[in-house]
Amino acid sequence: MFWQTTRFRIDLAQPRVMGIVNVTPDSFSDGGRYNDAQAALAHCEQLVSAGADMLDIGGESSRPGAEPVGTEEELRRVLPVLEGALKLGCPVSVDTAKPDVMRAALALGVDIINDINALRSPGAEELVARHPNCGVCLMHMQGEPRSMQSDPSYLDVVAEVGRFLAARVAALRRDGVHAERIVLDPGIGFGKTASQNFELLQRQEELLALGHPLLVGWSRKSSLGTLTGRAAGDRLVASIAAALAAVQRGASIVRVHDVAATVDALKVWRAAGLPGP
Ligand code: HH2
Repeated sequence: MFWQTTRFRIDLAQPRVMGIVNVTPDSFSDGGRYNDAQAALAHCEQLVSAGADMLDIGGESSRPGAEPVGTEEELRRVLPVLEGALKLGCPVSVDTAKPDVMRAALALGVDIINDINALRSPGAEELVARHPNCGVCLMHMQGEPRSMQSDPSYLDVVAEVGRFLAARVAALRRDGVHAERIVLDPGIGFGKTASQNFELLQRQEELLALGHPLLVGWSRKSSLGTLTGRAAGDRLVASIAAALAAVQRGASIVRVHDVAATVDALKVWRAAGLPGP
């Protein structure tokens, strides 16, 4: 399978690593570390040299309870970083739910729109559909970041996530978006308990049946803390294990903070000849 993006048609025959760059003061595990453009860009360069296949740059934390950021402020945070990252020779994704930020990022030439809101904000879907070939990641979320963890509830989490993603794909396809541009994400930690997140991992093949590559973001997430009793800064081993388990169950792209360690782990996984995406 391939992921068609603005400048690159990404071959997903082997699992790919998406490096996270949070240009925020308040992200749950690295808030404030790459908060100015220079530090964020240096981090981009470091992730690429560590083996990241693509970069995901975001200017608004979506951690549970996070306060929304205004459009102007989000643009101020991400645009200079996107501009620099676009010169690094790898696909660049913008992590945003705001159509105005998407529009500005696409005007710069960004490759992928990664939207935790699955292009449901007014105007977002049309904007992406009008673009000839940017890639898009559609993620499932129940509720909104401010309140999503207060009482997540499902009859069958995997079936409901699958139905939601299928409906979002159908809407984009009706708008004329080519299937190869669309990647899906179950949205680990977005309105889900730890056991619901692990059920999504156990039954990941049901989401693969939707016929699109899967991107998953387990890196440092609180479900790993629930399982291991470890704080966000101490979840590297658990994050690697989750990434490998997700790849083993067919995920094509893992969204991670710790690129070098994940790349090493995937090298071993590949050398073992295990089946993947
Ligand atoms: N998780 C986060 C943010 N964006 N996008 C996708 N597609 N999938 C995810 O699982 C996902 C995402 C949250 O992680 P992080 O960016 O590290 O934290 P914060 O939102 O606090 O900046």
